[in-house]
Parts: sequence; C-alpha cells; structure tokens
Amino acid sequence: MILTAVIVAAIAFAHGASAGNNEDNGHKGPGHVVEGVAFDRYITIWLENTDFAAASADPNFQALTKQGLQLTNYFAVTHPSEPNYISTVGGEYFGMQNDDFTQVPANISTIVDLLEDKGISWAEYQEDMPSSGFTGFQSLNAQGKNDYVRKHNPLIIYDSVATVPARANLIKNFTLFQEDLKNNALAQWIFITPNMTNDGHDTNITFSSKWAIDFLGPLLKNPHFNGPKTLISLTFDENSTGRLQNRVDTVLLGNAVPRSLIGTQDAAFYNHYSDIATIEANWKLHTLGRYDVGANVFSFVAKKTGDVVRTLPDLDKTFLNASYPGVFNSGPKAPLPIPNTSLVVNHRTVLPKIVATWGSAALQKCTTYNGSLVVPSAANPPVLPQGC
Ligand SMILES: *[C@@H]1O[C@H](CO)[C@@H](O)[C@H](O)[C@H]1NC(C)=O
Ligand SMILES: *[C@@H]1O[C@H](CO)[C@@H](O)[C@H](O)[C@H]1NC(C)=O
Ligand SMILES: *[C@@H]1O[C@H](CO)[C@@H](O)[C@H](O)[C@H]1NC(C)=O
Ligand SMILES: *[C@@H]1O[C@H](CO)[C@@H](O)[C@H](O)[C@H]1NC(C)=O
Ligand SMILES: *[C@@H]1O[C@H](CO)[C@@H](O)[C@H](O)[C@H]1NC(C)=O
Ligand SMILES: *[C@@H]1O[C@H](CO)[C@@H](O)[C@H](O)[C@H]1NC(C)=O
Ligand SMILES: *[C@@H]1O[C@H](CO)[C@@H](O)[C@H](O)[C@H]1NC(C)=O
Ligand SMILES: CC(=O)N[C@H]1CO[C@H](CO)[C@@H](O)[C@@H]1O
Repeated sequence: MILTAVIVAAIAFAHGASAGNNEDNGHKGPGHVVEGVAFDRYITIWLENTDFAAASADPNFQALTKQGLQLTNYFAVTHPSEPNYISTVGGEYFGMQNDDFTQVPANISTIVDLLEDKGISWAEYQEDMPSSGFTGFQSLNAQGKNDYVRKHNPLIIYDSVATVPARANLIKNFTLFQEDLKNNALAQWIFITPNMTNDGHDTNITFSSKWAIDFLGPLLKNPHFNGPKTLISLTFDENSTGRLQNRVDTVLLGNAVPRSLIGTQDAAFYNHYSDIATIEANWKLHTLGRYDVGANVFSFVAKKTGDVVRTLPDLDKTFLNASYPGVFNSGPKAPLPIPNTSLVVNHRTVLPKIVATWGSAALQKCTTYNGSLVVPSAANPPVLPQGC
C-alpha cells in the first residue's frame, strides 16, 4: 500500500511538472521559475578523485575550460568521497572520514529546505540508480561491476530528504534525466553524478573528461538545459593525493557566465561550501547557519549580489586533507554540531525552521560556527566552548 501511494505521488508530480512547461521559456522547470540575481538554474556535475594538475593538463578538460571560467583555488574539504558530497548540500560533514552507510538525522536541514522555502524546484540525477529514491548502498551492473553508489549521492544520505517520499522521488537516474530534458521539465537546482566508470572513480581523468565533453557538448547547445541564465559547475569531489593540498579543478560553464569572463581564471579561495553560498546569494535564500555562511560566493555572482569576496590568510598552508572529530568519524567523536542561528551574511539569516529546532539558548551556548572563511580540518578542528 505504501509503495502504491508513493508511485501515485510520483505520477502526480510528473504530471504537474509537464503541465507547468512554457515553450517560450527554454529554462522553465517544474512549476514557475524563480528569477535569480545572476542565474535561474544551477547545475553541479561531480567527477572523482583528480588532482588539479592532472585535470588542467587533460586535453578534453582544457577544451571545456576554454568555454568557461576556471576557478584555480577551489578546494575539496576533506577525504574520502562521502564527506565531500554531503558537505556541498548540508554545509557540514560531521567529522566523517569514511565512505560508510550513513544516515544524517532528520533534524538536520539541507539546501533542499532552503530551496523549497522559496519555491525553487530541484532534482538530482544519479546515473544507473536503479529506481528514484533508492536508498541502498550500491547497485552493480549485469557484469557485477561498480555502477551506482550511495556515497556519491549527497541528498539521499540526509534523512530529511530520504524519508520524505515526495523529496526522495526527485532523486532520479539518467533515464529520467533524458526524459525531463526532452519534456523541458528540468528543475532550477540540479546535482548530477555519473556512474563509477564515467566519473573517473574506476577509470581516470582521460576517461572522465571524455565522458564530460561528450555529455556536456550537446547539452550546452540545448536550451532545455543551458537556458539564458544557466550556470553549470563542473568539478571533482577531491584531489587524489592525500598529503597535498586538496585543490580541485573547477570550471563554471553555461550562459550565465559573463561573456567577458569566458576563457579567464578566478583565483579567489573557494571550497564545496561556496556552492551553497553562491546559491543562497543568487536567490536571496536563508542559510543553514553552518559553513555555508562563511564561504566565498563565486566572484562574478558576488559582484551582482553585493557579497564580499574575502582573501584566506595562509592559503599556502591550507590542506583540508583530513577530517576533524565528529559523530560520523570512525575515530575521534564530537557531538552533533549545532548551527549558529544568529549568523547573518549580506542580510541572509538562518532558515526559521532551523532556528526553531536549534535556536534555544542552551543549545546556542555550544555552537562553533563563526561565519569565518576558514574551513576547519583535522589540523584545525572546531573548538567547543567550555562545558559543552
Ligand atoms: C537531532 O536528532 C538527533 C538524532 O536523533 C538527536 O540526538 C538530537 O537530540 C536532535 N537535536 C535536536 C536539537 O532536535
Ligand atoms: C530509472 O528509474 C526508473 C524509475 O524508478 C526505473 O523504472 C528504471 O528502471 C530506472 N532505469 C535504470 C536504467 O536503472
Ligand atoms: C556507465 O554508463 C555507461 C553509459 O553512460 C555504460 O556504458 C557503462 O557500462 C556504465 N558502467 C557500468 C560499470 O555499468
Ligand atoms: C587512463 O587510462 C587509460 C586506459 O587504461 C590510459 O591509456 C591513459 O593513459 C590513462 N590516463 C592517465 C592520465 O593516466
Ligand atoms: C595533510 O597534509 C599535511 C601537510 O602536507 C600532512 O602533514 C598530513 O600528513 C596530511 N594528512 C593526511 C591524512 O594525509
Ligand atoms: C554566532 O554568531 C553570532 C552572530 O554573528 C556571533 O556573535 C557569535 O560569536 C557566533 N558564535 C560563535 C561560537 O562564533
Ligand atoms: C572561526 O572558526 C574557524 C574554523 O573553525 C577557526 O579556525 C577560527 O579560529 C574561528 N575564529 C574565531 C575568531 O573564533
Ligand atoms: C593543489 C593541488 O592540486 N595539490 C596537489 C594534489 O595532488 C597533486 C598530485 O601529487 C599535486 O601535484 C597537487 O599539487
């Protein structure tokens, strides 16, 4: 019975989505389009485990880079994969330093809460995910090879998404991506994960960059994907060499990138939290009250939103190559971190629902988020106040 209800809900949603299409507007997703300051659609595509130097030396990656704006000081936040993926939608990785089967408690909010609060549509597309909202650990192909993995699916790891069928159903596979594309029903916020072959995890940058250029080539010319104000971030979850700086090669593509910046570089300090910060600034969203608040907004967007792009002191000594203690650390533990519900950045306040859950004086005594650009790591862990 429950399954039937879920399927009915999914069909109802899909119907609503196509009913909302507007042929005059190449970027209209499900429902109405909420205009952003610098972009109306944000698409993130994550490849795997590649050092900045290796990506920037790859000919296919170079060809894509020429069509966009390259971020030369964009950092992953730790190792291995899973904490990086969850960081970019939740503003925190809870000390995780493994790729285990994890469920983030339902009282932890994500970008989904921020987007839905302003009526902005969203979806994830995970290649070879066997069914929408699948919560399993992995899915092997017919030959028994690695295909879909939960650790590369950021939102399914959060129970605030996975346990709500209407939300979980928006986490779909590439078959449904092609369908949504054809129907001009793509959402305004999209996260895309290729399978373990295509994303370079079980191959290498030669393979993943070929996949990326083959995948993106036609899509960049398709107004259902690259509408007049679409921004695409093509990046990597982490650098492949643990002992070195965790810098990854990131390219911003799409029609929202100002023409004058195509083929140029931006050397400001960014990290996976800059993704959320940029989205929050663009759509004037609330924040999560975590590391999203302190992160730099991408410069060209910040120029339009009035956000201040700051310089990181000691960039050369920033590695972000290991996790601090936390609930999901297999080693040293720390309590579930409490968002700082008083943080404000460029008029953006913490989502009221988060304040309602976490805003009591007793809890706020023990928050560690201070809105700084500095991202903690094993070498510079968050410091809990006395008595927490
Ligand atoms: C959040 O959920 C966790 C896990 O269920 C629980 O331990 C914690 O007390 C909750 N915190 C708040 C503020 O609701
Ligand atoms: C994609 O997801 C749909 C909906 O859950 C499912 O019916 C289909 O079998 C999946 N396709 C593949 C290739 O896994
Ligand atoms: C990954 O997807 C491609 C198609 O995009 C397919 O050819 C390949 O077999 C898939 N990899 C695995 C391990 O299933
Ligand atoms: C990637 O793997 C392919 C085939 O295994 C190999 O030919 C190619 O040189 C590799 N590329 C890099 C950058 O290691
Ligand atoms: C992180 O980088 C520092 C500086 O190179 C190094 O000392 C440390 O061992 C690295 N940590 C890990 C876990 O690789
Ligand atoms: C939480 O944010 C408020 C407002 O910016 C700030 O005064 C306070 O110091 C922050 N708490 C911590 C632990 O940094
Ligand atoms: C703010 O937090 C960062 C990251 O944990 C930390 O490095 C920095 O020292 C803190 N700043 C202040 C003023 O407490
Ligand atoms: C910033 C950066 O890319 N750091 C390193 C990641 O690992 C590679 C491979 O050893 C180094 O060359 C990079 O310098």
